Amino acid sequence: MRGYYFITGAALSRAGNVSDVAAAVAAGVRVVQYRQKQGLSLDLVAEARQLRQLCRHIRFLVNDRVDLLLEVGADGVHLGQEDLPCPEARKMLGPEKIIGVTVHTVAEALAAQAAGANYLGVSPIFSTATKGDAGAPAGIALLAEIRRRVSLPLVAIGGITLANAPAVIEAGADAVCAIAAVVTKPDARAEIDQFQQLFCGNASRF
Ligand code: TZP
Ligand code: MG
Repeated sequence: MRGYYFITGAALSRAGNVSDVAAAVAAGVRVVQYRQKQGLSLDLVAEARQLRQLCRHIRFLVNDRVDLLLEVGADGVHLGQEDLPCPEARKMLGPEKIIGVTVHTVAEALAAQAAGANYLGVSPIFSTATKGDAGAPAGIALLAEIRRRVSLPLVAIGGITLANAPAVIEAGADAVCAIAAVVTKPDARAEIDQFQQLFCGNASRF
């Protein structure tokens, strides 16, 4: 899980989820998360199926929805602190599926690791308008502290740009996610390429 980690952002996207995910796959991204808070389950299943197909050779995760994961055969789920708890999700999904958990503190990081998460999303690193309830910025210092205390792969998210990403990687992030900095741009693929280049020469932790 080293590199740029793509999360869909339909509300901000110029080109739409399908086009953005195709761009991410073409850029060599290894993990895509389908995060879609609005819409009918029926429509989400149809779109997730399309994205699963685009992501057939890479990891395809869904945000929040274990039911959607099961329906489209996704590889895993990403859960927040207010979502289905990790142990419950693990019981439902078994040992093979990937479970990512968002954490905002060292205590949450240690708890998620003990609960069997496969990776952690550390969030929000910087302030962000993309997620209204993201909370106060954790900052790079907290990311570095979590890096010292847990061994799981860390995905940094929230307000990340090409300008600040190098410091985030330096602080110990295995992967970075940036939604607005990619999907609002005229050429999402070109932006992703630049994020990917920040990781050149580093071996994958997965
Ligand atoms: N979770 C924590 S912050 C965030 C999510 C989904 C939004 C990140 O978006 P951006 O545009 O990269 O700040
Ligand atoms: Mg959630």
